[in-house]
Amino acid sequence: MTDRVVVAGAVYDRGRLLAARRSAPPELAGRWELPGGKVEPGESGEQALVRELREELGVETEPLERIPGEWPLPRGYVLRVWTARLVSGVPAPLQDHDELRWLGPGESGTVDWLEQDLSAVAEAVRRLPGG
Ligand code: 523
Repeated sequence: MTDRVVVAGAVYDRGRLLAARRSAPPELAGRWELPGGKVEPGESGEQALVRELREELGVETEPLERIPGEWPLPRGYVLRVWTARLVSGVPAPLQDHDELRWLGPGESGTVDWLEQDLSAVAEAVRRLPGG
């Protein structure tokens, strides 16, 4: 069976965590997530993450550490999350998102996260430098 894996990045820059608001599909639009997407055949999780963040946000990133655990998604997919460092570029909502926000220490509760992202967000915040 092929793995059905969605990867997402807890992207850090200068002590802040990047949150992205989905614009589609309708049932997820308006909710906030750690950006990412589906792993394609032949890709590692880290490769898929770098590609998705480049396509969706126009930035280059470096995956740092996998956040332990995986979270169930619809249709047999699972969500896996890595912390990632912003290497270059300024994130822009090029695909799938209509707003981006950098959340500083203490601000992670200010957006309406998808339930399945909440544990990884909490762990990412604990790993934030100074968090
Ligand atoms: N999630 C999710 N959290 C999260 C991501 C990146 C994705 O719950 N941080 C869910 C939302 C969708 C599924 O994972 O149910 C696929 O995510 P999506 O649509 O971002 O993946 P893409 O962009 O690879 O999907 P296609 O447009 O279908 O190729």
